[in-house]
Amino acid sequence: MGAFRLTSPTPPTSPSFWRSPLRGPRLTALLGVVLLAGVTLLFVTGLLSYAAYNPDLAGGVNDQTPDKGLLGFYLFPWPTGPYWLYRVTQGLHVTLGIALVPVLLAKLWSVIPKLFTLPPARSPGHALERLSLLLLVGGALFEFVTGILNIQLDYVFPGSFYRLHFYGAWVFIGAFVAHVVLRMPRTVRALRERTDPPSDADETGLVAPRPAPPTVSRRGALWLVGGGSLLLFATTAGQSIGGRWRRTALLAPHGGADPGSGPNGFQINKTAAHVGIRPQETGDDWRLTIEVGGLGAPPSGSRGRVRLSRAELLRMPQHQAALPIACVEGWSTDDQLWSGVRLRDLAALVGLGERPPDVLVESLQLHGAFRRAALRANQVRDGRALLALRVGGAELSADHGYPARIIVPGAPGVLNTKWVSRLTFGEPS
Ligand SMILES: Nc1nc2c(c(=O)[nH]1)N[C@H]1C(S)=C(S)[C@@H](COP(=O)(O)O)O[C@H]1N2
Ligand SMILES: [Mo]
Repeated sequence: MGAFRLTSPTPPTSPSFWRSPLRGPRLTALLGVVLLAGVTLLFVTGLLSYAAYNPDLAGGVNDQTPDKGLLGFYLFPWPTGPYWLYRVTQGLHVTLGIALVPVLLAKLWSVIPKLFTLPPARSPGHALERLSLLLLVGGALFEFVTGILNIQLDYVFPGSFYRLHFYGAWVFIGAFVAHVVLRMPRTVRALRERTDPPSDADETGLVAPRPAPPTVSRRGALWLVGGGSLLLFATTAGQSIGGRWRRTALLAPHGGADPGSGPNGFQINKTAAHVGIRPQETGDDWRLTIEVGGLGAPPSGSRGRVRLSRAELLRMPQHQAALPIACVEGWSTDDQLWSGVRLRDLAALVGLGERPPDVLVESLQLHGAFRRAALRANQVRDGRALLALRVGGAELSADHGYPARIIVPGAPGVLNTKWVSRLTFGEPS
């Protein structure tokens, strides 16, 4: 009978359990500074992404966080120019989020001995600090995981992703700011000193007291992390940059390579079949209804309600606009040449030609969060904002929204409603 003799194993709560000679205040500080810059940019582009949804429009149809209270303090009307605005802000948000994953993991690895230190709290102050670290680490993992799941798994949590990611961001950023303030002096010191202190002089508790022989230099480890980030960046960015770079987007489930050929050969988010659009609804019997909504009576001169067939829409003045579709998932199409009727011309049909107001756009789709969307007056008034009937010189395909879809410059893809059936213009301002 064989016998194991355990020579009283070192528990992870003991500092000598952690033996990597790479750990030390310098490594942690370097990774921390990269994350400070990266997370700041992620937070800002995330806030912009939320503003781009028009969550504050009357009725709140676009907003899944109506109870946000003060957290919406910064909201502003999302502009329509430059026309690639959301493509850039959201492309940055997603690409950066993915590229920072190795840095985040390395940072967590660099401080892991601290997670196990005993006693868990030496004083009420220390307890509070550790609680904030829990929110920091938990918040970071939560934001990265929900964000990446939303991109890769096509809405595993329909509707609620946006809510989780939004509130999670505020919890995380609160803990992040506290952490940055508390650790800044230590970080600056570690970056100034060329070498780490010996473990007995190390006040951070990161330096291994009984280091194992090194298997890779610290510089080598940093190259590994940086290389991993670069690789992720290089295999993601193409989905928003587009053109010939699209082929490099190996990690992109939607924005990557060849989406088919012809004028309608560009990325499709949800197909008509997927959302339950039946061909008989989009045939000759289809009508667009245009109404004036709101509680008050229609303004004088208003015709109140108009119904148009597709042939009638095609007889109205047709306008063209070269615009991309940029999705919250980070991918974007290249600029497509859309043609159709200006939204402001449609507003004029119900007597709102002078200063058209906000509009609620509804589609034939019966279920799902994206079946309708509200556009702001500035979007309706932009001459490039169309009810598109054609793309690239061809009829819209069923999956790109036939018989008619919205296209708005600078806006998130989710506002470009497909299979439109009704426009309800709000009260004139
Ligand atoms: N009715 C309807 N319109 C919709 C959607 C939808 O699910 N239903 N998805 C939106 C989203 S999230 C995006 S990114 C774009 C994608 O348009 P495309 O499939 O033509 O590229 O359509 C938008 N319009
Ligand atoms: Mo989207």
